[in-house]
Amino acid sequence: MSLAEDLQPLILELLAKKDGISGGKAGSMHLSVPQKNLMWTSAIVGSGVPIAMGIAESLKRTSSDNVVSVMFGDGALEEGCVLESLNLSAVFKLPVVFIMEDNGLAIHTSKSPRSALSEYNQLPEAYGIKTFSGSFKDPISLYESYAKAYKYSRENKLPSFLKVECYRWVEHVGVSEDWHLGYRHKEELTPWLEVDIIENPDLIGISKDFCEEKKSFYNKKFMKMFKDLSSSSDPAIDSLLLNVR
Ligand SMILES: Cc1ncc(C[n+]2csc(CCOP(=O)(O)OP(=O)(O)O)c2C)c(N)n1
Ligand SMILES: [Mg+2]
Repeated sequence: MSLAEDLQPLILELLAKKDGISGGKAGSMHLSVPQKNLMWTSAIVGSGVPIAMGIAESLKRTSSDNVVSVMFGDGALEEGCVLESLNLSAVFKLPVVFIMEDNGLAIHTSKSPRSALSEYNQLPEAYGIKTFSGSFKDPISLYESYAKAYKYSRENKLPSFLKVECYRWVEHVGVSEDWHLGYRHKEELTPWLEVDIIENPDLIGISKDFCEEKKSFYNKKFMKMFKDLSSSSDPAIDSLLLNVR
């Protein structure tokens, strides 16, 4: 949303409407803003990674200075296509930053029953890919780590890998808490609450009042947009095969 100048086509897309950014065919699962170079999102775990390789190869062939950044979760590191992409990016020397959000979970499964890696950065390192680390606990240093990875990939025309430590506050899909499921413990959240900049904006020199004011302004604005746009037209039946490739 921060990439879009006009939020209306994005919201229409979330509502699967005719005038959505992808004609209502992408919905929330494949939201993209191609005009701003946000090319692809998908709920198929890891599937954006090989697509990012294709985009990076195209940048290389056109001698572009641009770099592809591709984001995925730690669960995606167990997908074959992600391992193949890591290998290929190093062999083909592709300008790509792999950004892995490591919350230690794939839905409800913690790391040890599903991964033999003791440290995720070992994997890209085995392919000779330069690695960086950051954490949502320190957003400014996370930004700096990303900037370093991006600069490295841009200057050297090589892949880099950024591991980002984070935590899932609520259930895997949805907005509710899920502590009752018992796959993790509520105490794990405490250190993340302490460093949360929405709860404690003074950590980055912003007042709580300013934050509350913005939150309320945008809440009202989005609720109104969703309400107003929900009655706009659905895609016509004869557009079934448009915006699907
Ligand atoms: C190819 C594929 N396999 C399985 C699933 C079901 N699935 C959805 S999310 C997920 C876990 C992915 O782990 P991660 O990317 O770390 O996401 P997190 O659970 O941390 O949000 C799985 C297995 C899927 N969407 N796609
Ligand atoms: Mg995860």
